[in-house]
Amino acid sequence: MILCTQSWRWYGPNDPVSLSNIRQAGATDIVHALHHIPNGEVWPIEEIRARQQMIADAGLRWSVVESVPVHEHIKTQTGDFQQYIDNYKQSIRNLAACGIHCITYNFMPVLDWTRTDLAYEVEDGSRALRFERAAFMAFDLFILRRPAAENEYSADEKAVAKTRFDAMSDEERERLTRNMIAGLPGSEESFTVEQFQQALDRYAKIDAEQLRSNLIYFLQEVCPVADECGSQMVIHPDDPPYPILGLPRILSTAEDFRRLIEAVPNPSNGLCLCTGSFGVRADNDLPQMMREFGERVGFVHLRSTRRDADGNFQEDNHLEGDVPMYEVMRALLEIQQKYGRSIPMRPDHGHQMCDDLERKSNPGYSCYGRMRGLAELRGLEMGIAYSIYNK
Ligand code: DNO
Repeated sequence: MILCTQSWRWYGPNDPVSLSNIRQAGATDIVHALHHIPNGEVWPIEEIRARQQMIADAGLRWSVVESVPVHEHIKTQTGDFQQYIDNYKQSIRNLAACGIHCITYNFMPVLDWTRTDLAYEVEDGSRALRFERAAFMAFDLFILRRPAAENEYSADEKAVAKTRFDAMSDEERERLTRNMIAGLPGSEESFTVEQFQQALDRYAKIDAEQLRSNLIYFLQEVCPVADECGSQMVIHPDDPPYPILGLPRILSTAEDFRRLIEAVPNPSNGLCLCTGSFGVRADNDLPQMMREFGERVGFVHLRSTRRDADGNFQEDNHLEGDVPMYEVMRALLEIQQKYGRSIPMRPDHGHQMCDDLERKSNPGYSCYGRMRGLAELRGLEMGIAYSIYNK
């Protein structure tokens, strides 16, 4: 019987959640990145080794990279993009030389994941990450004042956004702006409002098909190297999984990933199946995606969201909300038996709760919420596994 590799994201020596905390939470493997290396530069072997040693000294193993970021010039195919691609190849080789073979990345333009509220109080007193559509539109129309936004929303939506904006204090407006553009944990970019508009402008002539073709080009370049190294590139889906701020999106649905593997069939072209991101769309059938892409699923983020009819969503407890976690876990167990390999999963995000409410932590990445998530998920996994496979 093959079970998941239980992993945990660690942001490095300054992460308020220490390696020792992580070990006590029960994870065995670490998901990590060299955040101090500027986006686009090669990750040197010595730096990788030093981190690896630090993690090993704590009794853990660094097995997944999240992420080696893809430089904006690669996404837009401008400037020194070819050099950045060459650097990326070298980072893949260097990581492989250290025995690290799973590399997460995303191809979201400008922004990584996006939320309007990082401390939304839920009924039990814990705090969750939330995407509120009215606040998002208020930011777009009245704070950023993006020129094209006027034509992209209906009259009703504009009215909702205006009411929301008028009701916000200056402090709330500032906080919303920060949440939107200052970079959430793990994002490698952060902007002022002016810089942000300039970054959006770089996509003025890039539609989804152009962005997709830039992604395909990138993969055609790096996948042969990853194949040779026995490594896998796992793409993280768009979060949220639809176009925002006039930016194109190309990895929001099963069909998007299908198109990607048709274009680049190399075995190293893999998927980071993030149930929280894909799960915001009701038309993404998560257990089905797990089965269909099984061979290519190299890494799994387990998280649930709860959406409503107004286009808002918030992060829910791992076993609640819209993600059918039992079915997802069952499918994950099935593919592991079928392909004969353990897949790393991590409890993705978690509510800020208990003592963490008084502590400074990375939004979504505090200790107790993820510990609760991991505990629930590993229990769910063991329950399913023993009732099905342990004959
Ligand atoms: C958020 C994360 C993302 C993810 C990147 C992968 O919590 O899931 O920041 O790490 O998109 O490249």
